[in-house]
Amino acid sequence: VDIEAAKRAAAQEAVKNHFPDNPRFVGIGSGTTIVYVVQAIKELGKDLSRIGFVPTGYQSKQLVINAGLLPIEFDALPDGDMIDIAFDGADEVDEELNCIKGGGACLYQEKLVAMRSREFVCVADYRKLQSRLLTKWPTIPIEVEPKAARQVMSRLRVLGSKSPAGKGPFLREGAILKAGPIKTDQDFFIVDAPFPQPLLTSDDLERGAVANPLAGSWEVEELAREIKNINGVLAVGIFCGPTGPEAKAAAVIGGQRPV
Ligand code: DER
Repeated sequence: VDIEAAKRAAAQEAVKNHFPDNPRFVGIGSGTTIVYVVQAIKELGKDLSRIGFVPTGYQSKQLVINAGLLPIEFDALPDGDMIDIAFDGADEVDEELNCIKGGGACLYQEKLVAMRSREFVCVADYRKLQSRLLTKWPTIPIEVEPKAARQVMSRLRVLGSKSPAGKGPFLREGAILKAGPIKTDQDFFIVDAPFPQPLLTSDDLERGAVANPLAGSWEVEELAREIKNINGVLAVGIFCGPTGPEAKAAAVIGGQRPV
């Protein structure tokens, strides 16, 4: 099945259905799907010259500049002004539109932009939509200050972070592209934290399900809060859905399976 075609379809659907008439600021996320979002914005045939496009890292900024759009850094936004809409990808999305993000290690600036936006549109092809988070995507990306990384990983193990095989959490390594850990656009590390069970939603709890953190079974918002409170953590790759603290409205546009 052509995954690129599904990403393109999701991006075109998201832009067609959500791009505002006269936005002042538009957030542009990171990853590969967002490339199709920028293409779809360009194909709208609108005058884009008066819109500030807020990037979520170096890759996103290059994408905006190479598309001939006007980048405006997040810290250059006028105080109090909101971003009209932000488009971004995700690694996995559940039925409540909670997202795992950070596969591209850009989660910190992505969350800054998402939480400053009136509308957050998550553009995700059919592979990403699962009933619960940590179904197919196995880990939660966490941006961590390097000196604290080992202490953060110890604390994550106490919170039950381990893969079904008992491994983890892991410091994200550069592998063939770089010896040693990768550094984010903030010069921090990424820790990927596996948990042995999919994350429960708040709806699950309302329906009587019981989280059991000691067994590594967490409710999504509670785990996000718990990880964010660990000393040395800058950002957690859990973006909660419309009922949660971050995204005001996240509309997941599932890509069509090409026939
Ligand atoms: O790192 C991120 O959160 C990105 O948005 C990423 O997860 C989406 O990447 P993709 O569009 O290449 O799947």
